[in-house]
Amino acid sequence: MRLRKNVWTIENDPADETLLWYGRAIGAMKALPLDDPLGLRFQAAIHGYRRRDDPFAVDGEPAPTAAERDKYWRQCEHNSWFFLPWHRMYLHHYEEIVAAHVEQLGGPGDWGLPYWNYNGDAASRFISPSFRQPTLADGSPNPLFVGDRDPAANAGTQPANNHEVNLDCLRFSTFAGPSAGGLSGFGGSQAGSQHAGGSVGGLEATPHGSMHMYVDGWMSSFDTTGLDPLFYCHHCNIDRLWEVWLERDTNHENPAQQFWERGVSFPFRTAAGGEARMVSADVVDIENQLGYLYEDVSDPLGGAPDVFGLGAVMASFPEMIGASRRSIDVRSDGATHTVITAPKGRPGESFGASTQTQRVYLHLENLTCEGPARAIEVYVGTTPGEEPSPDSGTRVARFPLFGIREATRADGPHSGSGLTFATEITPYVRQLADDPDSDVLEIQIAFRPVGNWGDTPVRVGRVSLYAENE
Ligand SMILES: [Cu+2]
Repeated sequence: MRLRKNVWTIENDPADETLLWYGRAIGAMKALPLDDPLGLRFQAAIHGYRRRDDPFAVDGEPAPTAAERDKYWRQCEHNSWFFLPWHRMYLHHYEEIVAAHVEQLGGPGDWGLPYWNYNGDAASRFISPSFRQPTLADGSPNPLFVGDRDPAANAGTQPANNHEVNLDCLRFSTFAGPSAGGLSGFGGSQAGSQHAGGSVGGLEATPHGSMHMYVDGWMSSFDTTGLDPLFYCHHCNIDRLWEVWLERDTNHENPAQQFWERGVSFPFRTAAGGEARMVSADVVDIENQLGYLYEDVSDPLGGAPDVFGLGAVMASFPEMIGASRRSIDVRSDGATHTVITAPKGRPGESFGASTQTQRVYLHLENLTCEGPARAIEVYVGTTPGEEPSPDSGTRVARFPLFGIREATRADGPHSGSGLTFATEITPYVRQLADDPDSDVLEIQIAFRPVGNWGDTPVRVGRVSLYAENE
Protein backbone atom coordinates (compact mmCIF):
# COMPACT_ATOMS: atom_id res chain seq x y z
CA MET A 1 0.00 0.00 0.00
CA ARG A 2 1.28 3.46 -0.89
CA LEU A 3 0.43 6.36 1.40
CA ARG A 4 0.04 9.67 -0.43
CA LYS A 5 1.02 12.36 2.05
CA ASN A 6 0.58 16.10 2.18
CA VAL A 7 3.67 17.89 0.83
CA TRP A 8 3.54 20.14 3.90
CA THR A 9 3.57 17.20 6.35
CA ILE A 10 6.77 16.08 4.64
CA GLU A 11 8.34 19.55 4.58
CA ASN A 12 7.71 19.92 8.31
CA ASP A 13 9.23 16.57 9.22
CA PRO A 14 13.03 16.53 8.76
CA ALA A 15 13.07 12.73 9.01
CA ASP A 16 10.66 12.25 6.09
CA GLU A 17 12.59 11.53 2.88
CA THR A 18 9.64 11.27 0.45
CA LEU A 19 10.50 14.51 -1.37
CA LEU A 20 14.20 13.75 -1.32
CA TRP A 21 13.53 10.47 -3.13
CA TYR A 22 11.09 12.17 -5.48
CA GLY A 23 13.90 14.54 -6.48
CA ARG A 24 16.37 11.71 -7.01
CA ALA A 25 13.90 9.78 -9.15
CA ILE A 26 13.08 12.90 -11.20
CA GLY A 27 16.82 13.43 -11.69
CA ALA A 28 17.06 9.92 -13.16
CA MET A 29 13.90 10.39 -15.27
CA LYS A 30 15.17 13.67 -16.71
CA ALA A 31 18.26 11.91 -17.98
CA LEU A 32 16.23 9.48 -20.11
CA PRO A 33 15.59 10.17 -23.80
CA LEU A 34 12.27 11.25 -25.32
CA ASP A 35 11.43 7.74 -26.54
CA ASP A 36 11.83 6.05 -23.13
CA PRO A 37 8.38 5.53 -21.51
CA LEU A 38 10.02 5.63 -18.07
CA GLY A 39 11.52 9.08 -18.68
CA LEU A 40 10.01 12.42 -17.66
CA ARG A 41 9.67 13.74 -21.20
CA PHE A 42 7.68 10.71 -22.35
CA GLN A 43 5.53 10.90 -19.21
CA ALA A 44 4.85 14.59 -19.86
CA ALA A 45 4.04 13.84 -23.51
CA ILE A 46 1.29 11.44 -22.42
CA HIS A 47 -0.52 14.52 -21.14
CA GLY A 48 0.38 16.72 -24.10
CA TYR A 49 3.17 17.29 -26.58
CA ARG A 50 4.00 19.85 -29.20
CA ARG A 51 7.43 19.69 -30.76
CA ARG A 52 7.77 23.47 -31.11
CA ASP A 53 7.01 23.96 -27.40
CA ASP A 54 9.38 21.26 -26.16
CA PRO A 55 12.19 23.07 -24.27
CA PHE A 56 14.42 19.98 -24.49
CA ALA A 57 13.99 19.23 -28.20
CA VAL A 58 17.23 18.36 -30.00
CA ASP A 59 17.34 17.96 -33.77
CA GLY A 60 17.64 14.35 -34.82
CA GLU A 61 17.05 12.84 -31.37
CA PRO A 62 15.33 9.45 -31.22
CA ALA A 63 11.55 9.64 -30.92
CA PRO A 64 8.81 7.03 -30.57
CA THR A 65 7.24 5.80 -33.80
CA ALA A 66 4.21 7.66 -35.12
CA ALA A 67 1.99 4.72 -34.13
CA GLU A 68 3.31 4.82 -30.59
CA ARG A 69 2.90 8.58 -30.35
CA ASP A 70 -0.68 8.39 -31.62
CA LYS A 71 -1.55 5.78 -29.08
CA TYR A 72 0.08 7.06 -25.90
CA TRP A 73 0.77 10.76 -26.32
CA ARG A 74 -1.52 13.78 -26.04
CA GLN A 75 -4.10 11.71 -24.24
CA CYS A 76 -5.18 14.04 -21.42
CA GLU A 77 -8.91 14.27 -20.95
CA HIS A 78 -10.30 17.69 -20.19
CA ASN A 79 -13.69 19.39 -20.09
CA SER A 80 -15.78 16.28 -19.63
CA TRP A 81 -16.66 13.73 -16.96
CA PHE A 82 -13.59 11.69 -17.98
CA PHE A 83 -11.28 14.39 -16.60
CA LEU A 84 -11.05 12.83 -13.13
CA PRO A 85 -10.81 9.13 -14.05
CA TRP A 86 -8.26 9.74 -16.83
CA HIS A 87 -5.97 11.79 -14.61
CA ARG A 88 -6.28 9.18 -11.85
CA MET A 89 -5.10 6.46 -14.26
CA TYR A 90 -2.29 8.70 -15.46
CA LEU A 91 -1.07 9.55 -11.94
CA HIS A 92 -1.27 5.90 -10.88
CA HIS A 93 1.09 4.79 -13.64
CA TYR A 94 3.33 7.79 -13.10
CA GLU A 95 3.55 6.97 -9.37
CA GLU A 96 4.45 3.35 -10.15
CA ILE A 97 7.16 4.51 -12.53
CA VAL A 98 8.63 7.06 -10.09
CA ALA A 99 8.50 4.40 -7.33
CA ALA A 100 10.38 1.95 -9.58
CA HIS A 101 13.12 4.56 -10.03
CA VAL A 102 13.17 5.20 -6.26
CA GLU A 103 13.64 1.50 -5.57
CA GLN A 104 16.33 1.17 -8.19
CA LEU A 105 18.20 4.06 -6.58
CA GLY A 106 18.10 2.28 -3.21
CA GLY A 107 15.03 3.97 -1.74
CA PRO A 108 11.96 2.56 -0.01
CA GLY A 109 9.66 0.12 -1.83
CA ASP A 110 6.44 1.86 -0.82
CA TRP A 111 7.09 5.40 -2.09
CA GLY A 112 3.86 7.35 -2.55
CA LEU A 113 3.25 10.50 -4.59
CA PRO A 114 2.79 13.55 -2.30
CA TYR A 115 -0.13 15.93 -2.78
CA TRP A 116 0.01 19.71 -2.59
CA ASN A 117 -2.86 20.77 -0.35
CA TYR A 118 -3.18 24.55 -0.77
CA ASN A 119 -6.20 24.68 1.55
CA GLY A 120 -4.31 24.21 4.80
CA ASP A 121 -2.82 27.11 6.75
CA ALA A 122 -1.67 30.39 5.15
CA ALA A 123 1.75 28.91 4.31
CA SER A 124 0.15 26.08 2.30
CA ARG A 125 -0.77 28.53 -0.50
CA PHE A 126 2.90 28.93 -1.42
CA ILE A 127 4.91 26.55 -3.56
CA SER A 128 6.74 24.48 -0.95
CA PRO A 129 10.52 24.97 -0.43
CA SER A 130 11.51 21.59 -1.88
CA PHE A 131 10.25 22.75 -5.29
CA ARG A 132 11.51 26.34 -5.05
CA GLN A 133 15.17 25.98 -4.10
CA PRO A 134 17.39 25.91 -7.20
CA THR A 135 20.04 23.85 -5.39
CA LEU A 136 20.16 21.14 -2.76
CA ALA A 137 22.03 21.36 0.55
CA ASP A 138 25.19 19.94 -1.09
CA GLY A 139 25.12 22.60 -3.81
CA SER A 140 23.99 20.30 -6.62
CA PRO A 141 21.00 21.29 -8.82
CA ASN A 142 17.58 20.47 -7.34
CA PRO A 143 15.70 18.23 -9.81
CA LEU A 144 12.34 19.42 -8.41
CA PHE A 145 13.12 23.05 -9.22
CA VAL A 146 11.77 24.52 -12.45
CA GLY A 147 12.75 28.04 -13.51
CA ASP A 148 9.80 28.38 -15.86
CA ARG A 149 7.13 29.38 -13.31
CA ASP A 150 5.59 32.67 -12.24
CA PRO A 151 8.59 34.52 -10.73
CA ALA A 152 6.83 35.73 -7.56
CA ALA A 153 5.21 32.34 -6.93
CA ASN A 154 8.56 30.63 -7.47
CA ALA A 155 10.37 33.07 -5.17
CA GLY A 156 7.90 32.32 -2.38
CA THR A 157 6.74 35.93 -2.20
CA GLN A 158 3.25 35.60 -3.74
CA PRO A 159 0.75 33.06 -2.36
CA ALA A 160 -2.27 31.81 -4.30
CA ASN A 161 -5.31 34.03 -3.62
CA ASN A 162 -8.78 33.19 -2.30
CA HIS A 163 -10.24 32.77 -5.80
CA GLU A 164 -7.51 30.38 -6.85
CA VAL A 165 -7.85 28.03 -3.86
CA ASN A 166 -11.66 28.26 -3.64
CA LEU A 167 -13.38 24.95 -2.83
CA ASP A 168 -16.98 25.74 -3.81
CA CYS A 169 -16.72 22.82 -6.25
CA LEU A 170 -17.17 20.48 -3.28
CA ARG A 171 -20.68 21.91 -2.88
CA PHE A 172 -22.01 20.33 -6.07
CA SER A 173 -24.46 17.55 -5.25
CA THR A 174 -23.95 15.73 -8.55
CA PHE A 175 -20.81 14.43 -10.26
CA ALA A 176 -21.93 15.03 -13.83
CA GLY A 177 -23.82 17.90 -15.37
CA PRO A 178 -26.04 17.64 -18.46
CA SER A 179 -24.31 17.70 -21.84
CA ALA A 180 -25.72 21.19 -22.46
CA GLY A 181 -27.53 23.93 -20.69
CA GLY A 182 -27.00 23.42 -16.96
CA LEU A 183 -24.08 23.55 -14.58
CA SER A 184 -21.24 21.20 -15.33
CA GLY A 185 -21.33 19.31 -12.01
CA PHE A 186 -18.45 18.47 -9.69
CA GLY A 187 -16.61 16.23 -12.12
CA GLY A 188 -17.63 17.59 -15.53
CA SER A 189 -20.43 17.30 -18.02
CA GLN A 190 -21.55 14.22 -19.88
CA ALA A 191 -19.61 14.05 -23.11
CA GLY A 192 -17.52 11.75 -25.24
CA SER A 193 -13.80 11.58 -24.61
CA GLN A 194 -11.99 14.77 -25.50
CA HIS A 195 -8.51 16.25 -25.23
CA ALA A 196 -9.36 19.95 -25.32
CA GLY A 197 -12.46 22.07 -25.80
CA GLY A 198 -15.85 21.61 -24.21
CA SER A 199 -17.60 22.47 -20.98
CA VAL A 200 -15.36 22.83 -17.93
CA GLY A 201 -16.37 20.94 -14.75
CA GLY A 202 -16.56 22.44 -11.25
CA LEU A 203 -13.38 20.95 -9.76
CA GLU A 204 -11.62 21.19 -13.10
CA ALA A 205 -12.15 24.96 -13.24
CA THR A 206 -11.23 25.78 -9.63
CA PRO A 207 -8.95 24.95 -7.95
CA HIS A 208 -7.56 22.79 -10.79
CA GLY A 209 -7.31 25.32 -13.62
CA SER A 210 -6.75 28.30 -11.32
CA MET A 211 -3.75 26.66 -9.64
CA HIS A 212 -2.27 25.69 -13.01
CA MET A 213 -2.43 29.40 -13.89
CA TYR A 214 -1.08 30.46 -10.48
CA VAL A 215 2.11 28.41 -10.95
CA ASP A 216 2.18 29.46 -14.61
CA GLY A 217 5.15 28.84 -16.96
CA TRP A 218 5.27 25.21 -18.08
CA MET A 219 2.22 24.53 -15.92
CA SER A 220 0.07 26.91 -17.96
CA SER A 221 0.01 24.64 -21.03
CA PHE A 222 -1.16 21.05 -21.61
CA ASP A 223 1.95 20.39 -23.66
CA THR A 224 4.59 21.36 -21.08
CA THR A 225 2.87 20.94 -17.72
CA GLY A 226 4.16 17.40 -17.21
CA LEU A 227 7.75 18.66 -17.30
CA ASP A 228 7.21 20.33 -13.92
CA PRO A 229 7.42 17.75 -11.09
CA LEU A 230 5.06 19.97 -9.06
CA PHE A 231 2.29 19.36 -11.62
CA TYR A 232 1.88 15.77 -10.42
CA CYS A 233 1.55 16.92 -6.77
CA HIS A 234 -1.10 19.43 -7.85
CA HIS A 235 -3.05 16.73 -9.68
CA CYS A 236 -2.59 14.37 -6.75
CA ASN A 237 -4.49 16.93 -4.68
CA ILE A 238 -7.21 17.17 -7.35
CA ASP A 239 -7.49 13.38 -7.23
CA ARG A 240 -7.69 13.56 -3.43
CA LEU A 241 -10.47 16.17 -3.62
CA TRP A 242 -12.49 13.64 -5.61
CA GLU A 243 -12.23 11.33 -2.55
CA VAL A 244 -13.03 14.26 -0.23
CA TRP A 245 -16.17 15.04 -2.24
CA LEU A 246 -17.36 11.41 -2.09
CA GLU A 247 -16.65 11.21 1.65
CA ARG A 248 -18.21 14.46 2.73
CA ASP A 249 -21.81 13.54 1.89
CA THR A 250 -23.28 10.04 1.60
CA ASN A 251 -25.45 11.27 -1.29
CA HIS A 252 -22.39 12.09 -3.40
CA GLU A 253 -21.87 9.34 -5.96
CA ASN A 254 -19.87 8.62 -9.07
CA PRO A 255 -21.82 8.38 -12.35
CA ALA A 256 -23.71 5.11 -12.76
CA GLN A 257 -23.97 5.35 -16.54
CA GLN A 258 -22.44 2.47 -18.45
CA PHE A 259 -20.74 4.87 -20.86
CA TRP A 260 -18.80 6.57 -18.06
CA GLU A 261 -18.00 3.29 -16.32
CA ARG A 262 -16.90 1.20 -19.30
CA GLY A 263 -17.58 3.10 -22.51
CA VAL A 264 -14.09 4.44 -23.14
CA SER A 265 -10.79 2.72 -22.35
CA PHE A 266 -7.43 4.47 -22.18
CA PRO A 267 -3.96 3.02 -22.84
CA PHE A 268 -0.93 3.66 -20.63
CA ARG A 269 2.64 2.39 -20.45
CA THR A 270 3.41 0.51 -17.24
CA ALA A 271 6.47 0.56 -14.98
CA ALA A 272 7.27 -2.98 -16.15
CA GLY A 273 7.44 -1.78 -19.75
CA GLY A 274 4.11 -3.17 -20.91
CA GLU A 275 0.74 -1.65 -21.65
CA ALA A 276 -2.33 -1.29 -19.43
CA ARG A 277 -5.80 -0.36 -20.60
CA MET A 278 -8.26 1.08 -18.14
CA VAL A 279 -11.86 2.22 -17.94
CA SER A 280 -13.36 4.46 -15.25
CA ALA A 281 -14.77 1.46 -13.38
CA ASP A 282 -11.17 0.25 -12.85
CA VAL A 283 -10.25 3.31 -10.80
CA VAL A 284 -13.18 4.02 -8.46
CA ASP A 285 -11.72 2.17 -5.45
CA ILE A 286 -8.25 3.61 -4.85
CA GLU A 287 -7.29 1.26 -2.03
CA ASN A 288 -8.33 -2.06 -3.54
CA GLN A 289 -7.91 -1.37 -7.25
CA LEU A 290 -4.88 0.91 -7.24
CA GLY A 291 -3.15 0.28 -3.90
CA TYR A 292 -2.91 3.77 -2.47
CA LEU A 293 -4.54 5.88 0.22
CA TYR A 294 -4.49 9.54 1.19
CA GLU A 295 -3.18 10.82 4.49
CA ASP A 296 -6.27 12.99 4.92
CA VAL A 297 -9.64 13.13 3.14
CA SER A 298 -11.55 15.05 5.82
CA ASP A 299 -13.97 17.76 4.73
CA PRO A 300 -12.27 21.17 4.59
CA LEU A 301 -15.74 22.80 4.52
CA GLY A 302 -16.68 21.25 7.86
CA GLY A 303 -19.90 19.74 6.56
CA ALA A 304 -21.23 22.93 4.92
CA PRO A 305 -24.26 21.95 2.81
CA ASP A 306 -24.28 21.68 -0.98
CA VAL A 307 -25.48 24.70 -2.93
CA PHE A 308 -25.27 23.63 -6.57
CA GLY A 309 -27.60 21.23 -8.31
CA LEU A 310 -29.85 20.53 -5.34
CA GLY A 311 -31.45 17.45 -6.80
CA ALA A 312 -32.91 19.45 -9.68
CA VAL A 313 -30.11 18.82 -12.12
CA MET A 314 -31.00 16.02 -14.53
CA ALA A 315 -34.62 15.96 -13.43
CA SER A 316 -35.41 18.14 -16.43
CA PHE A 317 -33.34 19.43 -19.30
CA PRO A 318 -32.50 23.11 -19.34
CA GLU A 319 -33.79 25.02 -22.35
CA MET A 320 -32.22 28.05 -23.94
CA ILE A 321 -34.30 31.22 -23.46
CA GLY A 322 -31.95 33.89 -24.82
CA ALA A 323 -28.54 34.41 -26.39
CA SER A 324 -26.22 37.06 -27.77
CA ARG A 325 -26.31 37.52 -31.56
CA ARG A 326 -22.60 37.72 -32.19
CA SER A 327 -19.29 36.96 -30.56
CA ILE A 328 -17.76 39.34 -28.04
CA ASP A 329 -14.07 40.19 -27.75
CA VAL A 330 -12.71 40.83 -24.26
CA ARG A 331 -9.46 42.78 -24.24
CA SER A 332 -6.80 43.30 -21.62
CA ASP A 333 -7.58 46.99 -21.06
CA GLY A 334 -10.88 46.83 -19.20
CA ALA A 335 -14.42 45.57 -19.00
CA THR A 336 -16.55 44.64 -22.01
CA HIS A 337 -20.32 45.05 -21.71
CA THR A 338 -23.17 43.26 -23.39
CA VAL A 339 -26.86 42.70 -22.82
CA ILE A 340 -29.09 39.70 -23.43
CA THR A 341 -32.84 39.68 -23.36
CA ALA A 342 -35.31 36.89 -22.79
CA PRO A 343 -39.10 36.86 -22.63
CA LYS A 344 -40.61 36.77 -19.18
CA GLY A 345 -42.84 33.85 -18.42
CA ARG A 346 -46.38 33.85 -17.10
CA PRO A 347 -47.36 31.48 -14.30
CA GLY A 348 -48.05 28.00 -15.64
CA GLU A 349 -45.81 28.38 -18.66
CA SER A 350 -42.93 26.02 -18.67
CA PHE A 351 -40.34 27.93 -20.68
CA GLY A 352 -39.69 31.08 -22.56
CA ALA A 353 -39.75 32.23 -19.05
CA SER A 354 -37.93 33.01 -15.90
CA THR A 355 -40.36 32.75 -13.10
CA GLN A 356 -39.99 31.97 -9.44
CA THR A 357 -40.01 28.23 -10.11
CA GLN A 358 -37.04 28.07 -12.42
CA ARG A 359 -33.32 28.02 -12.13
CA VAL A 360 -31.44 30.11 -14.63
CA TYR A 361 -27.91 29.58 -15.94
CA LEU A 362 -25.62 31.92 -17.79
CA HIS A 363 -23.28 30.24 -20.26
CA LEU A 364 -20.10 31.59 -21.79
CA GLU A 365 -19.71 29.42 -24.87
CA ASN A 366 -16.71 28.67 -27.04
CA LEU A 367 -14.13 30.95 -25.45
CA THR A 368 -11.06 31.08 -27.66
CA CYS A 369 -7.71 32.86 -27.51
CA GLU A 370 -4.32 32.15 -29.01
CA GLY A 371 -2.35 34.16 -26.49
CA PRO A 372 -2.00 34.09 -22.71
CA ALA A 373 -5.09 34.90 -20.62
CA ARG A 374 -5.29 33.97 -16.97
CA ALA A 375 -8.92 34.30 -15.89
CA ILE A 376 -12.16 36.06 -16.81
CA GLU A 377 -14.68 37.56 -14.39
CA VAL A 378 -18.40 37.75 -15.11
CA TYR A 379 -20.74 40.38 -13.67
CA VAL A 380 -24.52 40.74 -14.05
CA GLY A 381 -26.68 43.76 -13.37
CA THR A 382 -23.91 46.16 -14.27
CA THR A 383 -24.19 49.66 -15.70
CA PRO A 384 -23.04 49.90 -19.36
CA GLY A 385 -19.80 51.85 -19.71
CA GLU A 386 -18.95 51.62 -16.03
CA GLU A 387 -16.06 49.52 -14.82
CA PRO A 388 -17.64 46.86 -12.57
CA SER A 389 -16.24 46.66 -9.08
CA PRO A 390 -15.43 43.30 -7.47
CA ASP A 391 -16.94 44.68 -4.26
CA SER A 392 -20.30 45.73 -5.74
CA GLY A 393 -21.96 42.35 -5.34
CA THR A 394 -22.53 42.02 -9.08
CA ARG A 395 -19.75 39.50 -9.72
CA VAL A 396 -21.19 36.04 -10.37
CA ALA A 397 -18.16 34.05 -11.49
CA ARG A 398 -14.47 33.98 -12.12
CA PHE A 399 -13.30 31.36 -14.60
CA PRO A 400 -9.63 30.35 -14.97
CA LEU A 401 -8.66 30.00 -18.63
CA PHE A 402 -6.25 27.07 -18.35
CA GLY A 403 -6.29 25.16 -21.63
CA ILE A 404 -7.78 27.98 -23.72
CA ARG A 405 -4.93 27.98 -26.26
CA GLU A 406 -5.15 24.20 -26.70
CA ALA A 407 -8.94 24.41 -27.08
CA THR A 408 -8.50 27.15 -29.70
CA ARG A 409 -6.12 25.34 -32.03
CA ALA A 410 -7.87 23.40 -34.71
CA ASP A 411 -5.03 20.88 -35.08
CA GLY A 412 -5.59 18.81 -31.92
CA PRO A 413 -8.09 16.03 -31.32
CA HIS A 414 -11.54 17.52 -30.62
CA SER A 415 -10.02 20.99 -30.48
CA GLY A 416 -10.89 24.32 -31.99
CA SER A 417 -14.24 24.82 -30.32
CA GLY A 418 -12.88 26.60 -27.25
CA LEU A 419 -13.88 26.43 -23.60
CA THR A 420 -17.40 26.69 -22.24
CA PHE A 421 -18.37 27.74 -18.72
CA ALA A 422 -21.66 27.95 -16.85
CA THR A 423 -22.78 29.74 -13.73
CA GLU A 424 -26.12 30.02 -12.01
CA ILE A 425 -27.78 33.46 -11.81
CA THR A 426 -31.18 32.45 -10.44
CA PRO A 427 -31.34 34.98 -7.55
CA TYR A 428 -30.55 37.88 -9.85
CA VAL A 429 -33.10 36.84 -12.47
CA ARG A 430 -35.83 36.42 -9.84
CA GLN A 431 -35.23 39.98 -8.75
CA LEU A 432 -35.59 41.19 -12.35
CA ALA A 433 -38.66 39.03 -12.94
CA ASP A 434 -40.37 40.82 -10.07
CA ASP A 435 -40.36 44.13 -11.96
CA PRO A 436 -44.00 44.62 -13.07
CA ASP A 437 -43.13 47.33 -15.63
CA SER A 438 -41.33 45.05 -18.05
CA ASP A 439 -42.31 42.05 -20.19
CA VAL A 440 -38.76 41.05 -20.91
CA LEU A 441 -35.73 40.24 -18.88
CA GLU A 442 -32.90 42.53 -19.82
CA ILE A 443 -29.67 41.30 -18.36
CA GLN A 444 -26.68 43.61 -18.36
CA ILE A 445 -23.46 41.61 -18.38
CA ALA A 446 -19.84 42.67 -18.09
CA PHE A 447 -16.64 40.66 -18.58
CA ARG A 448 -13.42 41.69 -16.92
CA PRO A 449 -9.92 40.37 -17.67
CA VAL A 450 -7.86 39.14 -14.71
CA GLY A 451 -4.11 38.66 -14.52
CA ASN A 452 -1.67 38.61 -17.40
CA TRP A 453 -3.41 38.95 -20.78
CA GLY A 454 -1.60 39.40 -24.04
CA ASP A 455 -2.71 41.61 -26.94
CA THR A 456 -4.94 38.89 -28.37
CA PRO A 457 -8.50 39.29 -27.09
CA VAL A 458 -10.43 36.41 -25.60
CA ARG A 459 -13.36 35.78 -27.91
CA VAL A 460 -16.62 34.74 -26.24
CA GLY A 461 -18.39 32.87 -29.04
CA ARG A 462 -21.83 33.30 -27.53
CA VAL A 463 -23.45 34.24 -24.25
CA SER A 464 -26.61 32.26 -23.58
CA LEU A 465 -29.26 31.96 -20.95
CA TYR A 466 -30.82 28.62 -20.00
CA ALA A 467 -33.74 27.93 -17.68
CA GLU A 468 -34.79 24.70 -16.07
CA ASN A 469 -37.84 23.86 -13.98
CA GLU A 470 -37.07 23.32 -10.34
CU1 LIG B 1 -4.26 19.68 -14.96
